[in-house]
Amino acid sequence: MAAMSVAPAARARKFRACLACILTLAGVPTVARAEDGSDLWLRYAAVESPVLLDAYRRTIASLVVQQSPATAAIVSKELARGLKGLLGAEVPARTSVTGDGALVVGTATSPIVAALGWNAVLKELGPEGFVIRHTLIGGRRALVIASAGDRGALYGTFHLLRLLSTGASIAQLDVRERPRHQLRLLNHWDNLNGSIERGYAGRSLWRWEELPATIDPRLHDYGRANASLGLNGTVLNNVNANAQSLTAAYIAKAAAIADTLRPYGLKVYLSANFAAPGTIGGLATADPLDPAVQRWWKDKAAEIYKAIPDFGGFLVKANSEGQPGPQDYQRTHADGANMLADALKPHGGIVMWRAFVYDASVDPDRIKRAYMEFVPLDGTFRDNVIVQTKNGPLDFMPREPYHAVFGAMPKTPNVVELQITQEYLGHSTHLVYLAPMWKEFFDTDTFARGPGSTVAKIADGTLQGHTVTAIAGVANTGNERNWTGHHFAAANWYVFGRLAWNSSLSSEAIADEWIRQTWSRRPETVQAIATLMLGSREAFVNYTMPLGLHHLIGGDHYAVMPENDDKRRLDWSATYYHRADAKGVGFDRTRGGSGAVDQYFKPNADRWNDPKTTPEKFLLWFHHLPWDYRLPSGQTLWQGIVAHYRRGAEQAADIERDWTALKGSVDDERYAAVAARLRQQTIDAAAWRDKCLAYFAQFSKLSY
Ligand code: BDP
Repeated sequence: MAAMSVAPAARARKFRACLACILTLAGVPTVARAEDGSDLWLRYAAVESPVLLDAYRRTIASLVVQQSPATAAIVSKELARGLKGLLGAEVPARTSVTGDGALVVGTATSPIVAALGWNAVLKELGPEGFVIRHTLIGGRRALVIASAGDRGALYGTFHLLRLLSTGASIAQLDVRERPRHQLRLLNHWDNLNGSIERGYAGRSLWRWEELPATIDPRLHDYGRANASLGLNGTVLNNVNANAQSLTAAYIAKAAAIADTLRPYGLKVYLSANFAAPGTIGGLATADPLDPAVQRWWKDKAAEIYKAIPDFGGFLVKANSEGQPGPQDYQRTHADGANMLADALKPHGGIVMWRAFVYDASVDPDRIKRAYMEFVPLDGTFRDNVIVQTKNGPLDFMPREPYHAVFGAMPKTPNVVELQITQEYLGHSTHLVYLAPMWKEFFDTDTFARGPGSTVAKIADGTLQGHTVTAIAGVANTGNERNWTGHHFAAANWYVFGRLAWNSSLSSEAIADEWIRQTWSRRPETVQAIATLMLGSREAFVNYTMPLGLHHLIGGDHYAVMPENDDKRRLDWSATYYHRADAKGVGFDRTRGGSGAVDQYFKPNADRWNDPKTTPEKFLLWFHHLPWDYRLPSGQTLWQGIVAHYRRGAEQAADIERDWTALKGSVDDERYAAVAARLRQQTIDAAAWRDKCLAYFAQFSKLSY
């Protein structure tokens, strides 16, 4: 009777489930279950290889976690979840090592770790660093994750889970890790009304309206994801800051978020609106040298620290794009930053003062302005001020030379600001893996102190001896199920975290580990996905900014619009940048032009002053050249431009085709979501090619 009442569809489901069980038990990988991407890279999919599984199970047969209670709870929960998924069985938790194969997680003060005599190395690696090593405890085999601090033990736990998830051997582990940058932060451009500036994955995760009474459980997953990468701070609100975020009501909301994220090692920061003493404080001025204004900020800082004792500090966008700032009162950026720094200093907070300024009265060339305003201020900032600078001097273009400010302010620590959200890189529609772009930036030699003065060494403080170091990424998260809109956009969140931890990791290595955790461990699948990811940034550059032509976009920064001659501001148009005319195209930034090249150290300045020694990728960034200019390849400039647009459009189509070949190798749900977006990307890339070539041909009068 019972069997007869089962409907055919249900029976088929049951059959498939049984079959999957049998295949899994037999060690045969089954087609992955449908997934919505909400687990990100923390899927903990069952280990397929029987050999590895056996090795993992023998090494991790029991768990002993000895840390302060809040972190211990998170570590234990993550290990339980991760190991259950990976090893297919619960691993029992114990209070001491009772047999071979114990995984011990502890800090320098926990009894087991203290007895190991590892204090010197733990001290050297600091409270966020960790070791993972095999040892004997009471004669029993144990694998130990140890750190001087709770955070380090948490990061070490995620590190081990990553090794297991990627299918690494853990037989000879001797890991010593320590982050290269002290502050590793996400910057959320979230507004208090729930919208996100340049956000393409839904609405704000914070759900301000429900706070502080209701905490969205997703905040815990947000904490886990960031902790898994070693990120340790988050700026909650938009740099175009609403002063309301500093009112008592919003401080209480921020405090609720801070309480939730604290055990995951994340500190909370706020963007501050410089005019707040007037807007919400009732003062007649926000002049940083006015004692009443200084008092107001001191009181405000004290109020915030009462609610959030470990508050990180303020991020400030001042006198930029209409935001208020010290220059409204004829004061300098340093006057403004220092006033806030003094208010935060007694509590241990910092000010991240943004160098994203481009006042048109400073210089006709937009990319020179920030340098001209900030470099003369070097040495005048308090020691708890960090100047936050975007990687490039314009605004998160798909390719820019590094910002000349890096290395030119040796007395001022800097925060490198990268943009994870793809404002100028196809939003959440185009698949663009950003690691190669960020690596190119970190690896550039600035020559600030002679050869070998890479941006990476400036960012990590080693070149100029800075003790405060920081990396910030403008987040691409929102409340969509998969967090970032495009399943592949999550790779950019991942890569940002990994490079913030260690900027010397390679694009290839990070792609490999992300793919194994997120999609599949099958070597052919990993290889195929890695190939399309690794080529995607250059493809995007080819179809949107060949040879350094830049900013050919319209208002939403997505649409192709080389004819854009924005009437509001010249430097928001496209024509200001490409300067196409009958003779040629490109922005002359040589000594005969805007002179921007001389903001760079020699020999970069000299090399980039001459088109013959300028890397082709930056040719039209630094030079206005005739259409018949000869490229090293022998092609004319026009032919080169045409070739890049064509190649870019072809590459986009190739990425789509390569993805199609992966049908069945990854789960259907995510496969289809990615395929739909790639369809659009191919269409858009062709549109970029067609529109730009038709547009520029009007000037070159050449065919294509
Ligand atoms: C630009 C964005 C704008 C931001 C600004 C900034 O278009 O929305 O407010 O940068 O970084 O890229 O302040």
